[in-house]
Amino acid sequence: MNEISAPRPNNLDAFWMPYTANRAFKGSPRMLARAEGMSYFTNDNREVLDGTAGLWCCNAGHGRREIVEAIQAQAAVMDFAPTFQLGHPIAFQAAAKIAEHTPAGLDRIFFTNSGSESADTALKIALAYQRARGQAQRVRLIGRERGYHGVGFGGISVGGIGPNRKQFGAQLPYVDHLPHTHLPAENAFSRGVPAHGAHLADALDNLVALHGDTIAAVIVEPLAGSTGVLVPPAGYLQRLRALCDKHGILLIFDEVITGFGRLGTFFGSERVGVTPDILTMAKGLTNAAVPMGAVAVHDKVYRAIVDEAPAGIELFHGYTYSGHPLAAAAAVAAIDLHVKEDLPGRARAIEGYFEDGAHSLKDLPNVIDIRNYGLVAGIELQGRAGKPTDRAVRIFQRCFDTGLLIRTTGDIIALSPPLIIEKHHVDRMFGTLAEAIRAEAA
Ligand code: PXG
Repeated sequence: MNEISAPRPNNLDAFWMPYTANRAFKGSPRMLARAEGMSYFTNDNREVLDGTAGLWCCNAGHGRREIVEAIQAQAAVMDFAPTFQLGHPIAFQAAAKIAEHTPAGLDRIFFTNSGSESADTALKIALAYQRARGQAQRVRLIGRERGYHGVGFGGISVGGIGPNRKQFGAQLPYVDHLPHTHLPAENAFSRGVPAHGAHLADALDNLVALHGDTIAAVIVEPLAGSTGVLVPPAGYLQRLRALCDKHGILLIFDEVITGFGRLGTFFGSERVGVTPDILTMAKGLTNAAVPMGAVAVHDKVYRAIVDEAPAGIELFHGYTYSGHPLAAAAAVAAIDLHVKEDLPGRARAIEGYFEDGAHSLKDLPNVIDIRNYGLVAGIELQGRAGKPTDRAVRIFQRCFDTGLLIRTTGDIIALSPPLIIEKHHVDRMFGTLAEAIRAEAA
């Protein structure tokens, strides 16, 4: 047996960790052993309050018995069954349950296994739709600077985060980007939706002037999460919706983060008051207990593709695990929990307290902006001169050592706790974070 596969407990070599500084991590690992409710526990049984719902995904909190039991029961009944030319009940049940909560009209559900696959699926469906309705020249896809749509080739192409693209050379052709909506001079320290920036949507008019009728779809996150929490300016998404309609372009909302109660409504579309044509989801769909993503598609899009197709397969797309029984069982149980416990309502109820907690950090050293919406907060720090990310990375480590999990991206801290959070957790979260920010003041 070679060294790398030897079953010794401290062998960290084989796992090439995603989005991780592998060399630094393996020199000084942070290991989580179990999770319950609002907390993780390390392998030496230290509690770490989960300020990030895992990776924006365990919205109902950890270890929810209803979800665990649903997965166990389904595993015992049927582990796997194909959904290519065959069906099984729980996948149909999960789709119908999702459709009960998607915006009106978006009631056709295509299953994937992740947010990345959802983004690429949504882009492919948009292209197929334009072709089906006789607009085959519409091959162009528009994303937005600072957008994140996962790591597939479609997702990184329409995505707008430089480091996610620069290692990989060629990407999809026929892609362009809207400007991002970060306007710190006008909007710094806004509570909730910032007042300025609706006009940035008008850049779509410029792209149409450049590209004519070759644009198939625009994809944006209603609230940009990964890039460091950019809340949509008042009126911006409405304007984007109107311009898409004017120009015959589909609007895709990537709700991988904003779905499942994060903004205080089942989907973020409801909170922002704008309905897209296609909506992607993942993460909170199963409370992250089993990987699953989905794309909710407007009936008009589904019909154009399906009804217009010759007899046979209508869409040449799908994954072995689309509608996987264990994931579908987890999704049904997770959605039932959202309804039974009104998790979106809970998020909404504590949003004000959470917002006050976030903005209580305003006068701490190096804090240059605080942004929040729903149960999401971004705290932007002045980076250390010549050492970008260093301050945030050290604050992350300090928080972890003192019992709080946060996310950082660049020098921005992002918080997105489980929706079951209570006031005392909020106090603990911002108290621990404040200490860490102070400790890294120099
Ligand atoms: N779209 C959006 C809007 C996302 O936030 C994806 C797609 C991709 O999902 P998958 O399941 O393929 O990872 C995401 C994922 C962070 C962070 O720290 C955010 C994500 C993933 C990991 C870390 O902000 N978002």
